[in-house]
Amino acid sequence: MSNLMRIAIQAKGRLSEDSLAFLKDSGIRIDELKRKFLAKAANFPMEVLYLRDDDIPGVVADGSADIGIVGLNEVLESEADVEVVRKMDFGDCRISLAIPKEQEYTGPAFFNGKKIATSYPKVLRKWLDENDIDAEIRVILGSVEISPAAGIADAIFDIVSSGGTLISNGLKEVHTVVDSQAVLIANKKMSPAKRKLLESMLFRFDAVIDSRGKKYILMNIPTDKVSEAVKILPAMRSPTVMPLAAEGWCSLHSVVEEVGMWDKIEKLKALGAEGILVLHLDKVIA
Ligand code: PRT
Ligand code: ZN
Repeated sequence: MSNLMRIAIQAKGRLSEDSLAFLKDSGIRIDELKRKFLAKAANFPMEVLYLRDDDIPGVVADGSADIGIVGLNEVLESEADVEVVRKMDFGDCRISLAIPKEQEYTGPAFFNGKKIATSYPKVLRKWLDENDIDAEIRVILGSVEISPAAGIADAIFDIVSSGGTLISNGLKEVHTVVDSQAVLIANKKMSPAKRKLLESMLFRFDAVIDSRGKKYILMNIPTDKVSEAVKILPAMRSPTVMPLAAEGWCSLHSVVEEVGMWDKIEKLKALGAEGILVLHLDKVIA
């Protein structure tokens, strides 16, 4: 086996763009124009294998690729023996049970004696067994959501993201079985040299993952308001405060979560903060 780290990512689909963007943000350059089955990184000992997402867990389990980026849903359904190394914070979705919207849901026992259409028979079988439910599984590989209207099944077990597809098919989500997102998986029997390479890659990957959903914020603020402002802005350690040439004013720098950021900005403005800048954060190295 070569000493290049081989990563399998989805060739074409919902995860491909984010997976490539992730490698790029990690400073790994791949010539996307020449997208082939296998592409070598220009500046890192890595090659990228482009596959159907369904094939990724198996290929990583048998060592044909060392690592991969794929939905947790696919990992669970494949039952591939791989290590889930990181959650990637994209590709969020869930695998849920849904039933025709006019029916009353009475809890898991509702599914006793029912026929459920799904592309995730193994995950569903496990849930049914754990909950002691006797239901029939009907494997459907595409357009699972039309099964109830088409009389193929009584309910479905499928990927849900916004929920729009369920609604437009007259269905309602009644129980989430798996919360999924894209995950980084690794072969369990990597050589020590490859392990070491993976560790150095994880250092880069973590800096990208940790910068997600965060912004760098700086502002001018009256010196006597700094301690109040610091309470609004908890940073990795604590915010940076620098005196300004103008007497009685400071410059305050910090990292903020994007969620709830506007609330914080309003509070800071109320304290007298001026010239507030919010900047893109490229990497966070803890
Ligand atoms: O060709 P290949 O086999 O590689 O791709 P694929 O068609 O099997 O998978 P793809 O590209 O559709 O999805 C890849 C992965 O994205 C999935 O395995 C999930 O981990 C993740 N993901 C995130 C989703 C969704 N969100 C999603 N919404 N996968 C599928 N969907 C479907 C869902 O089933 C529904 O039918 O999209 C439809 C719209 O969803 P709503 O709820 O937003 O309406
Ligand atoms: Zn697929």
